[in-house]
Amino acid sequence: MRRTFIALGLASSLLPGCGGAERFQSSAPPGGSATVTRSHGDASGFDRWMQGFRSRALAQGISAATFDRSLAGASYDAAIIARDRNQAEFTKPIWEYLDSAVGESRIANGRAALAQHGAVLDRIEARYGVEKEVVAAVWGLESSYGTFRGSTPVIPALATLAYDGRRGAFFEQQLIAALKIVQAGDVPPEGMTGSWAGAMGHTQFIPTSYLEHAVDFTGDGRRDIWSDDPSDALASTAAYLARSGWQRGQPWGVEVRLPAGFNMALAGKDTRRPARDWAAMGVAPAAGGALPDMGASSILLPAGARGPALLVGRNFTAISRYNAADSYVIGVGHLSDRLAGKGPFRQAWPRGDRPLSPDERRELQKLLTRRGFDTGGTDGKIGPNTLTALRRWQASVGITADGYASLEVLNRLRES
Ligand SMILES: [Ca+2]
Repeated sequence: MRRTFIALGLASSLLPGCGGAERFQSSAPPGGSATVTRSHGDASGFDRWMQGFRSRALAQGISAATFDRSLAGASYDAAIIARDRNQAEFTKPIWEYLDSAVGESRIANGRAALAQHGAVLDRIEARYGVEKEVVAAVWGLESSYGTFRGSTPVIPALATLAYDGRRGAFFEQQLIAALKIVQAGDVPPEGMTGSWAGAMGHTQFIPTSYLEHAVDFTGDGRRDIWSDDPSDALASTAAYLARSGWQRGQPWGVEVRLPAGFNMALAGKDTRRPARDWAAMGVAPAAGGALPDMGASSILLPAGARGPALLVGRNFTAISRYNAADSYVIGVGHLSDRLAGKGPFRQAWPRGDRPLSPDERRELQKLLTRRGFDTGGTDGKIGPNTLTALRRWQASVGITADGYASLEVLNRLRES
C-alpha cells in the first residue's frame, strides 16, 4: 500500500514510542470496510475467521508452513481491541507536544545517540542522502532512540484487529505483510514485536512499509529493525525519506519573520512560491541571513498569526510521508535542528490559548456555515474547507485572517 498517513485526528499516540498506533489510524484505507461481515469480540468467531483468513493468505502466496508457524496459538485478545477503542482524540496544543517531543532530555539523549552511532549514521547519510540528525530525530520521536520499541507480539495483535473488523481490511493487509516478512526469513514470528497496533522496531515501521522500504544495511542478509543494533532500522528510515523526496542540504523548514501587513491569505500549504518571491514580500529568516532555496515553499502558521511562522519546502513533505500530522513533522524537523546545534524557535507560542475541543470545532463549523461561509460539513476536523471558510469570515469582520481556530475566534463568532 502507499504510505499516505492522512491524519484522521491525531491520536494520543503522537507521544513517543506509540507512533505506530497513529500511523495505523492515519493510514486506514478510505472507506476501507472489511470485505467480510464479522461478528465482534468472541473467541469462536475468531477461530472461524481464522479459517477463512488462512485461505485468503495462502491465495496471496503465504505458505501453509509459514501460516501455521506464525499463527499457532494466536487467540482473540480483548485488551488489544480496548486499546483500539480508547484512542483519545488529540487536542493537545502544538507547543505542549513540542515541549515533550523536543524537550531537553530528548535533545540530550539524541546528541548522545549521535555520538554513539555517528559512524553508522555517517555511512547511512552518505548512501541515502539524508542528514544524520534527521534520521536520529525520527528515531528519537518514534522510540526515544530505541528505548521503547514495543514488546507486543505483532502477529496475534494484527490478527485480533483484522478479525475485529473496525478497520479490518487494513489490518488484514498488514497481517499478510507480516506473514510475508516471516516467510522471507528476516525474523521469526516470535521475534516480530512492536506496538499493540503493529508498528515495529526502532523507527516503528508497519509491515507494509517494512516490505516497501526496509533495507539490510549490515549485510547479514536480514532486514533486522528489531535488534539492539539500530543500523538496519536507521538505514530503512533514511531509505524511506529518500524515496519520499528528501533533498540533502535543504532544511525541513525555517522559522521566518513576516513583514507588517503580510497578507495572511498567502499562508498555508496551498500557496507555494520560490524563496525569492517570499523574500520580495519581506519574508526573512527569523535568525537573519537569506531565505534558503527550498524550491516551491509555503508559509505555515501552526498556532496562528501570534505563534512562530515557518517556511517549509519539499523536505517537510518528505517527513509528512512518514506521518502526516504537522505537529509530528515540525517535531522531527525542529529536533533535527536542535541536534545539529541550532536554537529554539524565536517567536513564542501563544501559550495562553487552548485548542478547541471536538465539540467546539463542530460549533465553529456550524456557526461559519450559518453565516454563509461553507465549511463543507461539520465533522469537527479543521480541514482545508474550514480553514478557507474561517479565513473568509475573519477577513469579512476585519480581523487577522490566519485561519487559526482559537477560542477567541469561536467567542467572536458566537457574538457576531
Ligand atoms: Ca541486517
